[in-house]
Amino acid sequence: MNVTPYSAGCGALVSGIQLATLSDNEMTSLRDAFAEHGLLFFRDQDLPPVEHLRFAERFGSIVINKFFKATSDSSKIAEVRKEKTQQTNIGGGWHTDHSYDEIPAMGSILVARILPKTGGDTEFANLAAAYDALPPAMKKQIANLRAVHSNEHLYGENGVYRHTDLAEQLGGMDRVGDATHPVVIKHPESGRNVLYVNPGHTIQFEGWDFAESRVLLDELYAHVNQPQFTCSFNWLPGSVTFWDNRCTWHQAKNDYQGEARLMHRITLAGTALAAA
Ligand SMILES: O=C(O)CCC(=O)C(=O)O
Ligand SMILES: [Fe+2]
Repeated sequence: MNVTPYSAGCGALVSGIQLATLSDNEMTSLRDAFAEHGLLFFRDQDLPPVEHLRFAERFGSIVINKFFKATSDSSKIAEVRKEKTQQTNIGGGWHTDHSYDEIPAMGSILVARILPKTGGDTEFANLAAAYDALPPAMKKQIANLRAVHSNEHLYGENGVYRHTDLAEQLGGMDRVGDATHPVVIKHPESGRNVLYVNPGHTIQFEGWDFAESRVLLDELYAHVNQPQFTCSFNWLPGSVTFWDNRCTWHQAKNDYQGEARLMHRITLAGTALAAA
């Protein structure tokens, strides 16, 4: 198994293994690589839904997304689908999956099923590297803050997704909710400090109002969204991505209008997040 950096500060490409037939030793190496990089890319995988599930269950325990449709293969596999005629895509802005849960998801395993001829990349950001590079004064300012993460503005009755052509694919309007987490967490596996706020779900700092929260959040987001912390993955048939939701952001590019794209996602359960 070979693990090579994907870009200077974001992700690693894992080659020389098949996720469907990992030996126990390979599984251990994969866990180590996942803890170190938080974002793994794989090419040329033969991972039909039953093997996608088997790999996910070997790695951890599965949580079901409250809003996405499941595949016909399994209630544990979510469809990330965009039809030819649809304008809006799922996950089109920077976010971290399930940060609105009390116990946020540990990771997500995304498998390409139908791809557009070109475009449809997924972009990622490394929030451990971004934290390390913050100016000391900013680290001090955010050290003891907590932030509120919600999904109501997206999936609630008046949420932005409900007014798009994605709405018919989404359920769970009544399952919206929020949670608060430390702004700087200690990553449960790597022990690294990580900036844990994201543009999709973080709505404010606890005890601050929206407007003052907005100013600081935007400053943090501009810092993260720089080339040295981000990368873009171009999907090919057989590509798989496995990201750690505690230390990454991602967003799906919507640059293939008129073509369909379908991905299968399995989400893995995490643990409560502790402050750094
Ligand atoms: O379709 C993608 O590339 C990613 C969509 C997304 O945000 C997700 O699957 O969590
Ligand atoms: Fe996502």
